[in-house]
Amino acid sequence: MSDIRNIVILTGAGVSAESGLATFRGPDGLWEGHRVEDVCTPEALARNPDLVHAFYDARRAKLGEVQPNAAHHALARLDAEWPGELLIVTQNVDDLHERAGATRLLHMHGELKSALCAACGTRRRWEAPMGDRPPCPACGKPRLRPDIVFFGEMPYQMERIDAALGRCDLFVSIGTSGAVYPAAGFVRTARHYGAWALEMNLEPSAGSIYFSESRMGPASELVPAWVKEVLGDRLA
Ligand code: BV8
Repeated sequence: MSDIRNIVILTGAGVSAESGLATFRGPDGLWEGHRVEDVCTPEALARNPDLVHAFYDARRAKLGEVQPNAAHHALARLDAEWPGELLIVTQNVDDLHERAGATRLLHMHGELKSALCAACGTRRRWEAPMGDRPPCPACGKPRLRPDIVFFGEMPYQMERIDAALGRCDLFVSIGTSGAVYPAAGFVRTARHYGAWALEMNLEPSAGSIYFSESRMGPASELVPAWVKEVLGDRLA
């Protein structure tokens, strides 16, 4: 690991699974009892806003019941101690990475604790439900929506992500099925620019063949061990 300077880490729902948050592609393929197209598209929000708000209100409320796990804490430690560039790009909309202390962090699919006004475009930190159509703090219109990237919408900060992928020597993917793009394509971009690519997941992802190395197992075990390895603290 001595020639590693810049690291990009992609996380998915698997990093929060051991904290008690549901992943997207469980055995029944449903997402907390819903089909993705019924709760995570702009059309769904227009067609059935009550269902979409109820889905996201329930997930936002759940955040108060869960804690970061050892994987989140290990990544926060790496973030604090790594001397080179480091960027955690999370597909997750929970706040567990930041609650563990991560700061060099980017939510490419948005955040449950952020509200976006569909009328005026204002974003605000938000903890309350939206199902009762609260007024936008900026324009007063009852047009708040979850600040979440739905299918068919452009993920956030893609230029920043692409720049980091072009500079990274190590790309690490943790707890994601590699089913959703553009996140699922990041490993190929990183490899194209010469990075080593490590995958840590409970089972092989759809993009396993693109990784230099795959470690299978629970994130709460694999990630702390890997962070110790990359920080070189074999004794700690
Ligand atoms: C876009 C919202 C374009 C937040 C999400 C055909 C081909 C290619 C692409 C497409 C296509 N048709 C449509 C597309 C585009 C589409 C897409 O990729 N569709 C897929 C289904 C084919 N993508 C989009 O629409 C994206 N936008 O392309 O925009 C564009 C261009 C110009 C202008 C405008 C637009 C937007 C995608 C974002 C959608 N929003 N979430 C929320 O509600 O949460 S996606 C959602 O699923 C998550 O955010 C996450 O990104 C994604 C994947 O989930 P994972 O995190 O991987 O979770 P999953 O359950 O799948 O897997 C968990 C893994 O963890 C498993 O492998 C499991 O084994 C492992 N695990 C479990 N427990 C543990 C564990 N690992 C370790 N330890 C454990 N304990």
